[in-house]
Order: sequence, then structure tokens, then C-alpha cells
Amino acid sequence: YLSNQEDLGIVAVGFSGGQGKVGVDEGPEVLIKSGLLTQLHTELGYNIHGDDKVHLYPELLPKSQDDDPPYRGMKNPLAVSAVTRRIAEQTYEHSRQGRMTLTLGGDHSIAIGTVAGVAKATRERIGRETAVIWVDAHADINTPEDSDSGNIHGMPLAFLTGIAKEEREEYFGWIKEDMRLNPRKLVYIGLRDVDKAEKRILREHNIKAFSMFDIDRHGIGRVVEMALAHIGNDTPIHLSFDVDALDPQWAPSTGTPVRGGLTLREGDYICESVHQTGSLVAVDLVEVNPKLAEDQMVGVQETVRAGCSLVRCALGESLL
Ligand code: HAR
Ligand code: MN
Ligand code: MN
Ligand code: MN
Repeated sequence: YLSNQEDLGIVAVGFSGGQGKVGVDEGPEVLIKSGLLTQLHTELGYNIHGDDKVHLYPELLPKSQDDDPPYRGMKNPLAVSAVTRRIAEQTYEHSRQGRMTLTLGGDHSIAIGTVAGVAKATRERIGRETAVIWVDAHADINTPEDSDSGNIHGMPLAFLTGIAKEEREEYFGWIKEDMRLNPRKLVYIGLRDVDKAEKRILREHNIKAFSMFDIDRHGIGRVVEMALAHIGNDTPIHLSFDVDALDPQWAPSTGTPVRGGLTLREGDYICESVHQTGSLVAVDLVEVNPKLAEDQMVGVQETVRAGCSLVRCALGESLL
């Protein structure tokens, strides 16, 4: 194992500034209230470090929208940059100690922080580059200039890989070389809604991506096998799971649902397989928005159940 299997560092992030819909900041609270951390402790035997309280980072947020005007077309840039910078410190601290690090979001912009912090800690701790498996309907690799929405949750991988460049510290310039993700160590699973400019980036940088088309063609077993083969043995893995990778049938309560997604079982299988490598060092679960669903009650409950299942599978529940 590339992380300590008894100790789990938790970062619960109540943040929604990377996109425009309210409610995704309530994701971690709902996941925790449903008993997720208790299950991880009592059923999987992890010692939980950090707090089960949800971080809102009030001291980091600009006083008003007027104090955080768009920059290069990005919405809430100062807020997202400051919060993710702080998250990077939190995941760095857990990961540096060898703990498996679990972050509950929040929108996917928070992965700017989680990946940056874990990448830096793992470089220091075992002298290796961390690979990222990004499970998502979306590629989240728009540069600010390419983005149609200006929502930073569609950009984290552009900043993490250095494809989007920025000098100014307060606008993600704090992401230094030792926090970066090598584009050759990035693998996607589940893509089905990728913007034109993102497709160009994936092609130009030769980034490994398995879309729903690939899953239909080869089956989930073969796709995961190919994804892990691309990463290589003994490479620390950060699994960043956007719940919208699942079909809306399983996870309706999310900001940008896209039909034709993974079944819950396929999602769980990805998580189980990544756990089984023994190389997992960090997990994110993001974009659970309890305020969104056609049929509120049922939809939220289903989405939360699915999210908890994914996390438990990634942390070893299915081991016999
Ligand atoms: N590509 C679109 C954009 O840049 C949509 C991004 C999407 N939503 C997410 N991230 N949930 O995975 O705005
Ligand atoms: Mn995403
Ligand atoms: Mn998504
Ligand atoms: Mn295990």
C-alpha cells in the first residue's frame, strides 16, 4: 500500500463558488449526516483524522461579489483560488503523514486544491508523481479563455496540468511545479459531454481518456484494466470522482446531469479496482447537490446512497 490503511484524513468542503447553482455546498453535510464517516470507522476500521465539521472558509471569501470581479472570464476567481489554496494545505498535511485522504465536496473546482496538495506531499514522501483518475461526464480541462460558462469547476485540470498558465498568486499562480499533475499521468473514465476546445486539448496533449463509447465497446472491466495499465504499477493514484459520471438514474441530484452515464455498479467497480491496486492515496467525491432533483426526496436519497457506496468501495468495503 502506498498509504497507511488505518488512517483516513477527512476534508469536508462546503463550497459552491466554482459553478452557479446553490446547494452543492450542502453535499458534504448530507453525506456525513447519512452516516458515511461512521461507516468508514466502524465497518472499515479507519481512524478518522481531521474533522467531521464542514469547512466553509468564511475568512477566505471576498466580502461581496463586487470584490471578486471576473478575471480572464472566470467567475468568483479570488474565492475559488483562495479556498482551493487552503484545501491544498489541508490535503498536503494529511497526505504528508501517509494518511489516505478523503475530500467530500462541494463542486469540482475543489480538486484544484486536493490534487495540488496530494501531489506535493507524495513527491516529498515517496519521491513519485501522483496519477489522477478523473471519473466524470465532463473533462473539466477548459482554459479560462476556452470556457463558455466561466465556471471554474470546468477548469481544474487546465490549472493543475499547467495547460492554463497564470502568474498572479491570487488567481491560481500559487500552484507551483511541485503541485502539478503530469498530463501523461491523467486518465479519464466516463466522459460524454466534452467541449470542442477540450477535445483539442485532449488530442494535443495526448491525454488518455475512456468515454462512455469505450465502456460500451470494451466493457468496464477492460476499460479499468487499460486505465490502470496506462498509469503503471507502484504509481500513487488520486481518484477524483464527480458523481455526475453516474447516470442521472443513480445520481439525479447534481448540477449538470448528463444522460447515458455509468451504472452504480460500474462506478463501484471502478472504485473497487482502484482500491485493489494498493496504490490509492486520495479520493474526492464531488458535485452532490441535495437541492437538485426532479423528485427531491427520492432523488437526494438515491444520490447520497450512491455517493456513500462509491466512497466505501474506494476505501475497501468489497474486500473479502
Ligand atoms: N464544460 C462545461 C463548462 O466548462 C461544463 C462543465 C461542467 N460541469 C461539471 N464538471 N460538473 O464536471 O462549463
Ligand atoms: Mn467534474
Ligand atoms: Mn461533471
Ligand atoms: Mn484495504
